Amino acid sequence: MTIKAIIFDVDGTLADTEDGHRKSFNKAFAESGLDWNWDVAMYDKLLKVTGGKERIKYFVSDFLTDFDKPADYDGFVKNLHAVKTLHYTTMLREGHIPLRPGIKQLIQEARAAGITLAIATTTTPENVSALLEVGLGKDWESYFSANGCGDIVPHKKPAPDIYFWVLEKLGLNAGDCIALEDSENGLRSSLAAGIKTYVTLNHYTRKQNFTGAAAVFDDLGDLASFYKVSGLRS
Ligand code: XBP
Ligand code: MG
Repeated sequence: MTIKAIIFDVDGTLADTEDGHRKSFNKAFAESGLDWNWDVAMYDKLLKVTGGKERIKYFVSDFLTDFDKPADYDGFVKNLHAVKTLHYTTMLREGHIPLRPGIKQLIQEARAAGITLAIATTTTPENVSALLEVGLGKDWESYFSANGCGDIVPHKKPAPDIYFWVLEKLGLNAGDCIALEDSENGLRSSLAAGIKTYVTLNHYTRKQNFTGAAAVFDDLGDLASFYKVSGLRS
């Protein structure tokens, strides 16, 4: 199989971002006068649900008993999430969250080899821009032929929608591509789209079920071994 494209997940894969998200949620809660505080253990549970707005609603429905929902609950969640995104993108632009080992080199070398690059993520578009402007430079968008993120699909990971959207945009078949993911939700999404998927672990996802992954790595610090296992280079 000749790999024509690599499709990258963002959070946990391009960068170890989830603690940055967690701290940004907590800043937004405090700023909004809410006594909610997501510690690592709680956030680990909440990561079962992808999408920040969906995650807030999951927290309210499954972990809070006495929260009196405002009349415009959707508007309340949307605004709270917008405040969180402001904190998170500020954190990114201040350079607090670097790309994971091997990622920048993989992107540059794959691009130089003429392999198409794409993004398939649940996170908000502003977060992708902030992360990659810092990680890859101002012209980061030119690296990617498709940038599938946030609410552009009705169902977020583990549904395959975002990967189908990217394949459609690339005009490629699933069998022409490989995906890089970090979580069980992400792997289920890419596998459901028929895409061979490699996983890099992080502290939130280490214990999850990666059945079906082509291979699992701690990270891509040893790119040579990833190239060999994936067939990107003989
Ligand atoms: C991870 C997610 C996102 C982030 C939070 O996305 O599920 O929801 O946790 O970002 P992926 P938002 O691994 O698919 O990149 O608050 O912007 O959703
Ligand atoms: Mg991820």
